[in-house]
Amino acid sequence: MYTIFITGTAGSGKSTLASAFSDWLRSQEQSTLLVNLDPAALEIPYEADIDIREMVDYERIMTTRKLGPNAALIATIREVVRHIEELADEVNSHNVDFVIVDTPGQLELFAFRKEGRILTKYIGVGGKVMFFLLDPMFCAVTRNFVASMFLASSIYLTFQLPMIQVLNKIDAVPRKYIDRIERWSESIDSLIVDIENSSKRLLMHLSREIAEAVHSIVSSIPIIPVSSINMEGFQELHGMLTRIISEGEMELR
Ligand SMILES: Nc1nc2c(ncn2[C@@H]2O[C@H](COP(=O)(O)OP(=O)(O)O)[C@@H](O)[C@H]2O)c(=O)[nH]1
Ligand SMILES: [Mg+2]
Repeated sequence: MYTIFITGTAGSGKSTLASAFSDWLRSQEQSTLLVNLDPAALEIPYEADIDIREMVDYERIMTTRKLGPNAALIATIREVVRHIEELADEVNSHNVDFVIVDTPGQLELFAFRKEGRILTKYIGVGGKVMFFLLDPMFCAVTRNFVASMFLASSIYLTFQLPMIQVLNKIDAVPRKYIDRIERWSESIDSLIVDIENSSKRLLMHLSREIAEAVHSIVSSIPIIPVSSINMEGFQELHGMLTRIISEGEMELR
């Protein structure tokens, strides 16, 4: 049993990927368990096998405790973590090939609070991999690419799990965006040339310094372009996943 945690900024396509990749894996004779960890999701594009909305009631926490939407989200995820053993037992008792965990819409709720680390620690037995979603519309601009690298590296350092950057929604952007993002992630020199040509002076200095600081971390994390709409790239994503998992197992030996 392997567990995939899908992270990314709000709207990057986590829930859609969870659904589509699970369908794809099932079409390849792999069994999956879909877990929704987003307490505030109104609609999700799949039928969750385990759904934390059945454990906690975000709306109720908001009204009974008189909290705003963000404070209520934090309170809700804390409540989930209070029942972590129950949740983990429920997930871990299933014997499936892949557990796919869809994380809260707001990245910071999961990535920058201790609750996220507790959840990734307890949920799943066996190999764990984190997917970090990149939106190519956003990342094709130099300073956004730098911001995204910064985010990816901080998530990598926070969770310390093997990670794949999934460049999602490739059906929705011109191919040259994808090529550009791949070129930047492979070569810091090419990124710096483009930063210098495109940014205002102050921004350029900042972007360059951040890029230089994080590029070596992020360039070691594979990037796989995919589309959750037409499933392009899923074969490659699965290939990378199995490679990372088997490398992890080699290390344990
Ligand atoms: N064209 C296209 N749209 C996508 C893709 N993946 C997600 N979307 C759209 O992006 C929006 C946000 O997706 P969602 O999965 O809800 O994002 P989440 O907040 O990260 O869970 C939705 O309108 C999706 O239909 C994709 O691969 N291609
Ligand atoms: Mg979602």
